[in-house]
Amino acid sequence: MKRLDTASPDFPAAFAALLDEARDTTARVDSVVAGIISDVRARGDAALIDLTARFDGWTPANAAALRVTPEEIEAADARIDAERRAALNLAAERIEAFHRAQLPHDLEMKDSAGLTLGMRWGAIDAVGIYVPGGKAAYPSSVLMNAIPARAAGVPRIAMCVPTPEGELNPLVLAAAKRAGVTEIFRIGGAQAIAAMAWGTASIAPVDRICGPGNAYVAEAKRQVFGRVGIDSIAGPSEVVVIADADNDPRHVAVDLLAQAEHDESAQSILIARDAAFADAVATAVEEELKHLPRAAIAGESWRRHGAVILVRSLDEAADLTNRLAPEHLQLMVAEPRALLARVRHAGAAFLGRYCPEAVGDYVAGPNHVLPTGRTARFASGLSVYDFLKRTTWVEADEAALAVVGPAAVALGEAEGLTAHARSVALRLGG
Ligand code: HSO
Ligand code: ZN
Repeated sequence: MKRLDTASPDFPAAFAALLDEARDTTARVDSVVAGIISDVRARGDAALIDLTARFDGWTPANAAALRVTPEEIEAADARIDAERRAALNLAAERIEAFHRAQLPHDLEMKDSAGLTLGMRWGAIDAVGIYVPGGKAAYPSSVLMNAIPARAAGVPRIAMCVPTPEGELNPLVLAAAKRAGVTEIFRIGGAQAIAAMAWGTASIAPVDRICGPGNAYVAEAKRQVFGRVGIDSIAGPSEVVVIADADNDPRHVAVDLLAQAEHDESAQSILIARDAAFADAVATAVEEELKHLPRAAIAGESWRRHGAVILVRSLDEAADLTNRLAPEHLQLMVAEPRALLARVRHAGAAFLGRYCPEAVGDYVAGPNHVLPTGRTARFASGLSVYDFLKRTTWVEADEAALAVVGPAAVALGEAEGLTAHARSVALRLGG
């Protein structure tokens, strides 16, 4: 873990190094992925069967075996214990309510020229959600990706999930059921992205693909972009915690570790004014690490990428946060709203001493798919807007055209586009 102090003369260089730190160690896999995509395009289901046999360690008997049946979904759901079922239901309801509240209104205005102008929102027809397999298969992420699509009104939501050795995670299926996923395929990797983008005999193509994945999945999303829309390619996750000395250091320590346990490349940063408090948090981190099942991952993240930054004021804390543009921001101070007002760049903020990020990861309602790697400078978390698009419309009658038309004629002529100019001029009797 690095220690930085804004009062120290070498702070600017140390902070610049922290900002530049490369955490994403993703390998270059472009040519392998291009090969997989062209194979799926050329051979469809047959390629999916071969690639699944090669990468996932089980051989689908036929194309129909790639699809998870409604009976399998029901059986998986029935196996879930009552506590987890209730938790999943609560999370799904709360995520749904927040995303429904985001739904925007159409626009219609008649202006002084007499034109009526409008903008209408409409849902995408079909969305594909990728869910990673193995240890990164998070049921909560199924909810976070699919529920906004359903809330937006997307009628078809397909999901692909790899099933190493044919095994399915029942909680992932149960989450998909609650989130309104309409079809589930046991396909992973670049071949899943190719199948959803291009379609095969058994998988109809979708219009937008979202969801996290490994280097192959991320590269495949890049390569199908343009044919379909994609969400942003997520990098390693991060949290900034701004905490005053009135917090229990252990609370702050576990919040930092909650981020660190995601993966070795995750980054947890504490910003504090009180040096003794910051030391107490650092000590508590070491103590907690002794008991954490994922201590190897969390410990490595903390040692390699963790940081404690001492500041002289909360203003300074806000300035540094804006430069870090973190995915997650916890404001554990007496007046978190006042501090939030000074923060311009953060994916999601958690206010107060009783609002750990984990509440937002699971049950608060806002999305946990957020901009990573400082992209919160220009990007936002997943929402219903990712599954909607807009159509603008204009209505003009003769009188309205007479008001604005001459200017269009003038611009058409200026651009040398005579038919443009004439399409207006003829109607105006010119
Ligand atoms: N913190 C992760 C989301 C997550 N946490 C899923 C637990 N499960 C990225 O926002
Ligand atoms: Zn998390």
